[in-house]
Amino acid sequence: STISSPEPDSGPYLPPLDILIVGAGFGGIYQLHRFRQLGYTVQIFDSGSDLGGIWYWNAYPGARVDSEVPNYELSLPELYEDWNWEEKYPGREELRRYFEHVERKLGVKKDVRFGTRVVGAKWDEEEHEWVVEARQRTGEKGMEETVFVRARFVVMCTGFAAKPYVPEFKGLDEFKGICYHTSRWPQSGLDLSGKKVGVVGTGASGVQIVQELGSVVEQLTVFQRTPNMALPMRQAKIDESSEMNNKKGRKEMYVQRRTTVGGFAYDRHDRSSSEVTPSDRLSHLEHLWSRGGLRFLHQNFTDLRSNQPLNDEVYAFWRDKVRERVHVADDRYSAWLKEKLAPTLPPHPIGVKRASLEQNYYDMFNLPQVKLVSIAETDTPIVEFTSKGILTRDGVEHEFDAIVLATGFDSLTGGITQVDFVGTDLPDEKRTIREKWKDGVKTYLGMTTAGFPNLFFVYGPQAPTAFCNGPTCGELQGDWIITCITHLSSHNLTRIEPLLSAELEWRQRVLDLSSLGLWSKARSWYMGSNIPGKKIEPLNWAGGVGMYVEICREKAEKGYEGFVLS
Ligand code: N01
Repeated sequence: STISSPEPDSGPYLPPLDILIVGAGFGGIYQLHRFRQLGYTVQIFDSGSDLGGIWYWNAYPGARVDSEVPNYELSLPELYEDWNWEEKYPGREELRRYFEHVERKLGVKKDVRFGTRVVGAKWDEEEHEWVVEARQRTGEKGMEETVFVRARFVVMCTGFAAKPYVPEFKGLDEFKGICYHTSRWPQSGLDLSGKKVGVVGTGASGVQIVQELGSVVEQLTVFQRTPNMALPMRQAKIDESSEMNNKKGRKEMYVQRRTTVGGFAYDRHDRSSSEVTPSDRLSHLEHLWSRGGLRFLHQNFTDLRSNQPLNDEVYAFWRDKVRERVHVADDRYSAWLKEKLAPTLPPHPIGVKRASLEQNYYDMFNLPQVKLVSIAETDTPIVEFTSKGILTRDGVEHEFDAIVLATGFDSLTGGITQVDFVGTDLPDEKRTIREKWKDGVKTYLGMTTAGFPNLFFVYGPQAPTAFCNGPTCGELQGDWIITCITHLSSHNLTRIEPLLSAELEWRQRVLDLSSLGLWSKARSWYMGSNIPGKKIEPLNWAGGVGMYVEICREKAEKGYEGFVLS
């Protein structure tokens, strides 16, 4: 553990808190607001310089949300009553404006310590408090100082993608041009027009940046390992009179979104594929395709993710739609491109790895300046980075002015395990969450973990996270935590910790639910398999938001069953 031993006089101590929240995105802001209303002393620490969390960090060109509004917003009446969205799927700029609106309405910033990165925390068993250590940026460029704060409770609202992943490409540091990971893109932007650019990775970030850069750069080379089964977004401008900006029924919508499978105000299709004829199946797929969005997966037949033959049929539907979009003059390249972007046989089942929404991603490859390089193991993988660019196995050195690493995140767990939490009982080096979760994540209700009392996390592992609309989950888990802490306070209790047996049971439940689907058949951050050496296991609760909410409520109602309170 790298955490210093925080003796009371070992560094600047900030005033103690009832609750320290880490992260000023949707989840953190919601809890700060509610805890303040209840009279708690609460603050957010955030390493960025403004509100927004993921929408602060992801400053790359084209960053946009894949969830439709108004599903994708906080449910507080102060916020929605006089806010109108401009696009069905808002881009980063509009989302940043939303967070400015949040600030105007709630005045959150006065309780946020920006530029403050939480690096560790030690549990003080005598006081029932966390002693939290953070690095605070000073006025001087690149300089930080250490600060400590005592907090009775710590709530990690760091989201699922707080820790960027950069593969250990040989020679990465040799490259002389510009090189950024998508989530560390300069806040002031970068002008790449007229430049030669390489993009490594074709997840949601890669797809969006390709769409944005394809027509402005001199040359764009896209390095794809696995094709993204991207779906049509069908973006739309919306005005004030649009149904999406209609405030009537909004309250009911917020209630409803907590009862559905994915945290959206629409639910799954009610039929399995065997209940309909092949031609009705096809017309349902066409209908979903024309509506656009992730509904293509959410409202597909109920057995999409468990029935391989159906999945193959849906894949073939997707593949043929994508292939229709490819029109390049050179016949050989055209056939190759179609096969790489939308292979004859599925590389993995559709819908078990996060699909992206695209607007003109496939059309980009019809432009003469946009080229695809397949870095699949069977084609021409990256050998190394050089001072000029990227060398692939066929001996070609691709030269660039700039390289974008759209290579994803140590998702779901990374934001939590990168903090040196030192819990109870064991010697220091064995007591961190990182150490505890090395051979498998163990949480109770996807919000707490044994050995780490008074620590909560939202939008993390073993909760509906990746399968749930962000603001919905941030709020419903936030509410559970708020109710829990209020319960403790009102009973003069100061400590809560889950039982080992309860978390083992929860873990088993998460594994069992996931094993009903085809999730393990793709390499993806859903399973931790995108990070070399990370334990491959289901990291999300696949039982749906509605069921998750019910279970959490029931545990609370039974006097916090599975926890020890003192
Ligand atoms: O990351 P990813 P992301 N060599 O992990 C490739 C959300 N998000 O930042 O598929 C070569 O999805 C990797 O290849 P492969 C959204 O939930 C949302 O794009 O593993 N390539 C893959 O192509 C999303 O799912 C929005 O074979 C390597 C890519 O890098 C999540 O964030 C926008 C490699 C990583 O894709 C993460 O998306 C942006 C290697 N060693 C993000 N390692 C919206 O709402 C990795 N890759 C729209």
